[in-house]
Amino acid sequence: MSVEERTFIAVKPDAVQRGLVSKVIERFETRGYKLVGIKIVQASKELLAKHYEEHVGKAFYPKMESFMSSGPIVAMCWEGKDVVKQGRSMLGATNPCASAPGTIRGDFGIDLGRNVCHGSDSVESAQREIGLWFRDEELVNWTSNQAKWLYE
Ligand code: IDP
Repeated sequence: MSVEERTFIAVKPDAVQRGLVSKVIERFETRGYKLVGIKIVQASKELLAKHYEEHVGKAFYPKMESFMSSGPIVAMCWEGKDVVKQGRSMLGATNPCASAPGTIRGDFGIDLGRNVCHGSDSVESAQREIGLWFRDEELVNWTSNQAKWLYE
């Protein structure tokens, strides 16, 4: 049982402005995942270019960079079994219009360029992204008393 798995989840500037931070946290918290890091960040262009290295140079990148640096982002690290894959499915499809109701993007978003949240797409990306957004000492190792009621 890999309960040590961690993912990077970010509440994007649109959702921070719209007061949706608690809604995103609530989904992960009530599912049973454990919050091990959280902070509000005004992302620099340098950080965004590293985070979105696969997209730098694409036609949509300048608009996305401007949007992602337009206001604060809430950066989070969540831990638990299969959290990377489960986190992606909780977020929904990249385009909110293609996201099922019940997913975060499907419930709270409409446009691709205002899609509410980010979630790592693989365990390797999660490790890379957590390292970009958090220093080691900003991540807290703690034992949840719920663990025995969540994991058999
Ligand atoms: P993901 O966020 O679901 O992992 P990616 O394909 O990695 O999706 O794209 C990163 C982000 O870039 C998306 O969340 C979306 O906000 C934005 N994006 C992706 N493709 C486009 C596009 O064609 N136009 C505008 N924004 C885009």
